[in-house]
Amino acid sequence: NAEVVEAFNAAVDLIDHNLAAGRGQKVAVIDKSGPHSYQALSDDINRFANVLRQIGVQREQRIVLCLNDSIDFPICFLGAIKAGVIPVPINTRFTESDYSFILEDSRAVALIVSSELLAPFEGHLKKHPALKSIIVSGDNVNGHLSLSELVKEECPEFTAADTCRDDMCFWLYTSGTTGMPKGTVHLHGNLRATAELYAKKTIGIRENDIMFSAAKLFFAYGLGNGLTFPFSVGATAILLEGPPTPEAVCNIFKKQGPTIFYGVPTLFAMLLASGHLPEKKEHNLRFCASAGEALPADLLARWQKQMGIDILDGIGSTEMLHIFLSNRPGDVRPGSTGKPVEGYDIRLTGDGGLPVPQGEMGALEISGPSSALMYWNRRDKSLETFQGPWTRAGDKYYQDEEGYFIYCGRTDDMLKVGGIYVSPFEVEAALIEHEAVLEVAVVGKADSDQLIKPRAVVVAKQTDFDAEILAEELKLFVKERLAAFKYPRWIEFVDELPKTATGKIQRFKLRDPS
Ligand code: 3SK
Repeated sequence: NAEVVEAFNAAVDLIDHNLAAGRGQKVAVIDKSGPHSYQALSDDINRFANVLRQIGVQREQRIVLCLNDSIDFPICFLGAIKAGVIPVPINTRFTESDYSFILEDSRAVALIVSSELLAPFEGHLKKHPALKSIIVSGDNVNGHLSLSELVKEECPEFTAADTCRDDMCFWLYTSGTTGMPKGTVHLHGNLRATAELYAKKTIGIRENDIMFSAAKLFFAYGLGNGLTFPFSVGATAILLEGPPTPEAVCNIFKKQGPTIFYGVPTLFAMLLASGHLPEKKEHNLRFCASAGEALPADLLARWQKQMGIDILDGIGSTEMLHIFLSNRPGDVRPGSTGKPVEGYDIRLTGDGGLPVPQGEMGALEISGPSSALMYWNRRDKSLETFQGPWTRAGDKYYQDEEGYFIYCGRTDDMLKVGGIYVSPFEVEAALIEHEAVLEVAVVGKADSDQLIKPRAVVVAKQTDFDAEILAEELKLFVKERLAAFKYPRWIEFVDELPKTATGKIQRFKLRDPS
C-alpha cells in the first residue's frame, strides 16, 4: 500500500527540457568569458556532479559555494543538486567570522570558492573538522584543487540522484537582527514553483528573453532572476562578475541588449543619477523588475520618463525563495507592491495573530508552494517564522480599497539597505568599539530618493572634538569592519540617548517622523 513518490530533481527539471526542445546550441549564459550553450552547461553540470562523487561527497552533505557570478555558479549549484548534494551559496561580501560560522553550522564537507574570494577563508580552513576539500574557481588556486582542472577530467554523463519535490535541495543563509546568519532550507520543488508562479504567470518571461540581474546569484532574488527563470524557459542569462556599478550596468544595456533587468531601488536611483542611461531607442528592455526595498513612486516616474518602460515592484523573501506580491505588466500602481502572485495567499495580522480588517496595517504573512522547510539548527527561529502553512515576513503592510498592498516598514528593527538586510545592532556593535564612542543607536533614515540608509546617533566620550572629522573617522571605522554598504551615511552627536526608565534606548524617538 506504499504511496508512490514521483521522482523530481530540480537540476534535471531546469536543464533537460531545453535539450529535449532542441535548444542545446542556444546560449544559456553569457559571462566574462563569453557565451555558454545549454549543451555545454549540461555537460559541465554532469562533470561537476562526477567530481563530487570522485572526492567522496555523499548525498545530503553540504558544500559551500562562495562564488562570483560566472558560469561556474550554475555548474556547481546545479551539479550538486543533480547529485543530491546540498549547495549552500553564500554572500561573497560576508565577513571572515560569518564564513567561519557558516562552515561550522552547515558542517560543509567542501568549499568551492572564487580565487578572488579565497583570502578570508585561508586562516580558518583547518579549524572545521567536516571540511575535507577546497576547490578554487579561477586561475590563482594558491595550492588548492582547481575547479576547471577537476571538471575537465570528468565524464559529461551523470544519472541524477533519485530525489523528489520534498527532498532538501539547497540552503541560503539569511541575516537577522541579532546573532549569526540562519541557514534557510529549501526543497527541490521550490525553484520550479517560483519560475511558474512569478516569472511565467505574473511577469511573463519568454524563451527569447535575455535576462540581466544586478542582484547576485547568491541572493534568493538573484538566484531566481539569473538562473531559475532563464533556464526554466530556455532564455539567456547575462552574468556580471563584478559589482553592478552604473557604468557596468549601462554598458550591458547598450551593448548586450537585455530584455529584462532585475534591480533594486537604490540601483535604479544611482542609474538615473549617473547620466549613463541609454535613451529610449538605445535599449531593448521590455520592462524591469524591482525588489529588496519599496520602490518610491517618484523614482518609478523618473525611470518611466527616461527609459519609456515600467519597473514592476514586488516583494519576496529568502524564506519564500522569491517574489509573492508584485505589480504586473499593464497593472502597475505607483507606490504599491501590487497584488498577490497567483498561487500565494497573503494575510495581514494584528495583535494575537488575527487578520486585521481591510485598510488596516498588519504583519505580512504568506502561504505558498515555495516556502522553506525551516532554518537549519534553529528551532526557536523556525517556530517564530514558519507557522503551519504561513510564513511571517517581518514586514508591515496595509491593503487599499482596490486590493493593492502598500508597504509600511518592518516589524523588527532591521533596515533594508539597497535590498540587503542590515542589523542596526551590528552597526552599533562596530561603532562602540571606537575609543571615542560612549553610546550609540542606529536607525533608518530616508535619503533624497526616499530610500532607507543607516543613521547613527552617537554620544561621544569627550566633549571637545571636531564633529565633522570624528564623523568621517567613524564611517571609515565601520567600513573597515563590516560590509561597506552597512556604514552609517549620517552621524549625529548628542549629549544623551532617549531611554526608558529601565534604560532601554527608545529608537522610535530617533527615527524620522513618517
Ligand atoms: O527582498 C526581496 O524582496 C526579495 C525578493 C526576492 C527574493 C528574495 C528577496 C529577499
